[in-house]
Amino acid sequence: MMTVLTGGTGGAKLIEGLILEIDPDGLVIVCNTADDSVLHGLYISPDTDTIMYTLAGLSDDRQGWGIRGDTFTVLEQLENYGCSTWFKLGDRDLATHILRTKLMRQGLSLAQATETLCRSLGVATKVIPMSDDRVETRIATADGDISFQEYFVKQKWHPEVRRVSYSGVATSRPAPGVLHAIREASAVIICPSNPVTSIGPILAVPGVRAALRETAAPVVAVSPMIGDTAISGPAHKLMAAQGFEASAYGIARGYADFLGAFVVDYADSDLKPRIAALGLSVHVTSIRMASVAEKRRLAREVLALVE
Ligand code: GDP
Ligand code: FO1
Repeated sequence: MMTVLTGGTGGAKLIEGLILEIDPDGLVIVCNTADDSVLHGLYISPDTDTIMYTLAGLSDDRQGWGIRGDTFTVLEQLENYGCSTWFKLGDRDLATHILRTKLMRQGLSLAQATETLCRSLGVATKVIPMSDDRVETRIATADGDISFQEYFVKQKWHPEVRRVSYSGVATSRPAPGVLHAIREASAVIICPSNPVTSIGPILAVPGVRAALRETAAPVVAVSPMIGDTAISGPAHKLMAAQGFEASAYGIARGYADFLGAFVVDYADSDLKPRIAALGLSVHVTSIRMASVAEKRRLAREVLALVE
């Protein structure tokens, strides 16, 4: 069993490659849930859904989230009613949120609701939210605290960020199976996901970081950054706000207490000695995944590192 820690869009690219290379049954995927939001009364878990749709072959690869070919009729009518519609929920995607919300209102945990959704979509891989407890990434800006979706989607990551925090994390518990999946894994793969808003919250759930330090499995991570900028999104800005060097080195430093190997881009080969000095082995390759062939090739290289 291999265990994968992931956010949404960047992680989904590597996972798409991994399931083309190994049996999807042999993977356990632990998803960030600190981006989750309640909108229009519905519980939305964007990273879990992105991964679930990827595994089900439904994902919209062009935009990185949502269901391919979805329509937006419900959203148009919500707009007619004067509702706020900056978060683009597609009609078929809404069905996921309606069912999840219904299951959770019936008393199922987030993990149980995720399992039900995955089963219905024919997903063989085990997908576990990092926690059943509510953990929320909060972005402190000059104009006050906002949620991650308000910062990322509504305000298009324009506000200057003072600090990122994970509200509720200190008292959260890992969802059933998370620690076991890390401790008993044959390998742990940390996806090229945002280190502050995707991997950071997972690591902050009590017990997860210790399990990563203690596992006998090799732990390998792929960088989501090239040079001083993230391949997409605001990771570099958020790293700077958290006091990390915005680079692959900064990420390696943040993971060094549990990581065995780190995969960086050719353009960052000059960082190799600094990262190696942290006690990590460094694999230099092309880390951009713009095509299925590139996702698959990078997945193969990651698998070779842990095998
Ligand atoms: P989110 O939850 O939607 O933000 O998704 P993730 O946290 O999983 O992924 C976002 C990260 O993916 C960003 O920091 C990007 O730099 C990274 N990313 C996006 N595309 C690629 C790619 O092709 N290769 C690599 N290595 N990282 C990528
Ligand atoms: N990302 C956007 O940039 N704009 C959207 O309107 C948007 C809608 C959306 C709907 C469902 C869903 O599961 C994800 C959605 N995302 C959207 C992506 C998502 O919010 C972010 O990529 C992640 O939360 C970042 O971790």
